[in-house]
Amino acid sequence: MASKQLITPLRRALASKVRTNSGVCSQCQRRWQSKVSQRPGSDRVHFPGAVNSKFTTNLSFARATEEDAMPTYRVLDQDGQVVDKAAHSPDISDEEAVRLYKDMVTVSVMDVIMFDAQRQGRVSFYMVSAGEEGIAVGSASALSPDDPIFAQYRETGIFQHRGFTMDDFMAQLFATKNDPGKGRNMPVHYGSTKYRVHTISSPLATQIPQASGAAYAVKTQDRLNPTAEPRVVACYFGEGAASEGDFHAGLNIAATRSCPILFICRNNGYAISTPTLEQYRGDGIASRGVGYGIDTIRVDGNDILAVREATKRARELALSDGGKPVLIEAMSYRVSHHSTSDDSFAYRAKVEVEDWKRRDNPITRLRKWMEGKGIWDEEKEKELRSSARKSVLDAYRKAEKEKRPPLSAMMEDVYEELTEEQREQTEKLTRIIEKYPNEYDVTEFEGGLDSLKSLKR
Ligand SMILES: Cc1ncc(C[n+]2csc(CCOP(=O)(O)OP(=O)(O)O)c2C)c(N)n1
Repeated sequence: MASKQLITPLRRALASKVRTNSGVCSQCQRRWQSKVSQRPGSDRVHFPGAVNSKFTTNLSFARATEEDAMPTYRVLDQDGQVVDKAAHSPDISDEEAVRLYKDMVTVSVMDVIMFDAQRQGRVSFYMVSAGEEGIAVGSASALSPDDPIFAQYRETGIFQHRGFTMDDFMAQLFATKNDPGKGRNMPVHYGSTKYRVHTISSPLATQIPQASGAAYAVKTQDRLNPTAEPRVVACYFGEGAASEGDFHAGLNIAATRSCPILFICRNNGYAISTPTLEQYRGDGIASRGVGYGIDTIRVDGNDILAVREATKRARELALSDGGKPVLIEAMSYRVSHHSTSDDSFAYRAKVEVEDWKRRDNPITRLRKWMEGKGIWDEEKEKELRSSARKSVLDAYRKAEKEKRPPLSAMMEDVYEELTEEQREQTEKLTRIIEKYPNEYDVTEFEGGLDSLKSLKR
């Protein structure tokens, strides 16, 4: 039924492209005729592959200079003051502002605890989003809960904002039997069908063309269902990931197929040890959006209200004109080491990091604004931090005691039925575990060895 519904508009679209005797559809023929012929005396280029460009006799090359840098949109300054009071006051209720603040603080409290947990050997790996909480939480707050999301790995705030509980986080981090991914992924590679966030995958930028494809599907589905709220797809990535070929393929297909998608780039200055200076020579990632004909904005990532407003507007744009992509480049600084496997002081000065920590931060900036409005104070701050800490630690202790996913999960969900090779591997594994019980204690796995034996062979 679903595939039939999808095929019908495609047929209609194809049928509307009336074929001419030459085999070229009438729409394409009109485009060629209007662009390819150079009108005599014209002062503009009319080639099929160029836009409305003026001829010039000035021999000069376009150059990415400092003066040309795209401006950075902000609502609050570093002291939490509204920059342009005459223009507008931030479009957010007190309750919503407090909610965003709590989300950011909760993520940062969890980050500190889990980073240490890795150092103590309790989890195998961790990545924090220190300094970038505002980008994830602010943008997520401007999306509809039904908008599908494709994330990289430093956007924990999205999950927090969408409703992930501490138990959900810990199930994935400790790979317990409650992890929907059945412990198959590295820690922080969360995913949730319930909250419409596709599972994070390690190979950089693979999510970008996937997200463009999803946006095309969303557009087609929403057309078939005009009474439903239209959706956009949100796709997050770092500036380092934007050096991958997938970034270019993903943006171009979204632009040419008019897909309703928000590309949200976190430009935090580093891709592990590679600083942006060595990553690219252009004007950040924003200049590339313009190159692909995509509406683009650069925003101050330390200003959660600016991120939220820019995302809200971007979402409206993405749903206009039948759908289109929009690129947001959110500027920030990666305060943390890249991951628990990295020591960033091997390639950057400690003083640089300390300076950023002191100078600006999305959490302190929003806090100052809320204090200025009289909706936040020291007492509330203390209460929030202690309750966040308690909820992380409670869930952490619970998850540590949970069973791990059954051993059988290793073999399931790969093919519809076990293959010959999988059957052999299951038998071998069972034999080895039975032979060396002291070497392989499988009691911590749900169902122990029985789960392997129960696999249909
Ligand atoms: C295709 C691919 N190449 C290399 C890596 C190794 N790698 C993991 S994270 C990373 C840096 C990514 O930097 P960026 O996209 O800027 O995100 P950030 O970590 O700064 O948030 C690299 C090179 C990878 N995971 N996938």
